[in-house]
Amino acid sequence: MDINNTSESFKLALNKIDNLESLENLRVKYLGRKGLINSFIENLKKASVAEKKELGNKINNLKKEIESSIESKKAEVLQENEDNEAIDATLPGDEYPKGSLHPTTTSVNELIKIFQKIGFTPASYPEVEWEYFAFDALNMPKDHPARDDFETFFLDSKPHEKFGKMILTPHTSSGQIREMHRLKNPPIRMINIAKCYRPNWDTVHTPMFHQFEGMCVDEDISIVNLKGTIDYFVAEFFSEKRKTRLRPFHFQFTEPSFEIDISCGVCDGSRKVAPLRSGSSEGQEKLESCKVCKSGWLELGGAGMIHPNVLKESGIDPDKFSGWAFGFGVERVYMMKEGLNLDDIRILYSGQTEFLNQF
Ligand code: FA5
Repeated sequence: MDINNTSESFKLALNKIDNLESLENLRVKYLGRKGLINSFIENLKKASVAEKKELGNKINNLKKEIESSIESKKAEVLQENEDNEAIDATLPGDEYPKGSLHPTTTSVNELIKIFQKIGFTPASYPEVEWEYFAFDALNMPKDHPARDDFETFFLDSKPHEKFGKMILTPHTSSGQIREMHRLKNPPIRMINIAKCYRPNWDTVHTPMFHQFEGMCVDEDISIVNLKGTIDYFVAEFFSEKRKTRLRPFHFQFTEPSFEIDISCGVCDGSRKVAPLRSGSSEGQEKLESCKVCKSGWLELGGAGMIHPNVLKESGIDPDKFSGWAFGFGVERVYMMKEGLNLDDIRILYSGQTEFLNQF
């Protein structure tokens, strides 16, 4: 093509264009590597020195003109596409997936309400703690073997002069110390719900879990108050049907100490259940052992009367005041709700939306 006709022929072609695809083809034809402009530049080599300057300018101007026309046309085509996009206002809108509260969050909210009703103050003490609050002040001096029960994640940070190493909170009992320091004087009724960390991973343990710690300190507080509070909690959170029992145990920060058990919600504490599919007629079926509890009882968690050393360390006179505390796992008590049949705690944190969408 003659360079003098190029501008004219380009304009004619450009006028016919109404979509981006043909515009791109036109661009390649004129500006592409093997396009017309490059062929003119190639031919420039054959021109005389005198011709070169004039021809070079012509090619340059032509190139600029084509580039800018293509840009303008592109904007024009895009605008037209946008204007032509039909909007049907009667069509239903896009549906976005709806989230829901995680079962742990729902349980935490429920626990707070239950304990607030009987005058307990909600607290949430730190996820990162000093050794002093998690162990020393709880009557577990350095090198005491009782610390081993709270297998702990230590942080790689500079130890505190008085409070020792930094750790990921292994249990909410450190909240007892912090609350007694905060309030100084009884009566104290606290429900501390917080994240805890221990290096465990199996069907009933996760490395991150939640505990709720109840504590009551006042004059004349006894085990009777502890049992009454636990029975109230069980009736509210589970049902009136479920029974509780205290089983002697050892914790370094309570004396006496107990594990608290709740009757199994699957076999109702009887240890026997009807088989899922039975051929025999009603009333005559052979009962099977309950696979959830085996003994008729499930462990809620630890509890006991606060050790006098712990009260003293927090500035409370053990001759005048007494108190109890308990610490249960939020996920574990949630799994014990009737009808849930959750057999692996880890599903709660597996991120499986098929599971979570049920809540
Ligand atoms: C304690 O942590 C004591 N601080 C409880 C306590 C408080 C005793 C106040 C006396 C007075 P224990 O290690 O047993 O005790 O844990 C209590 C509960 O936390 C367990 O029963 C269980 O429900 C839950 N738990 C413990 N470790 C895990 C874990 N890795 N994953 C899920 N739940 C856990």
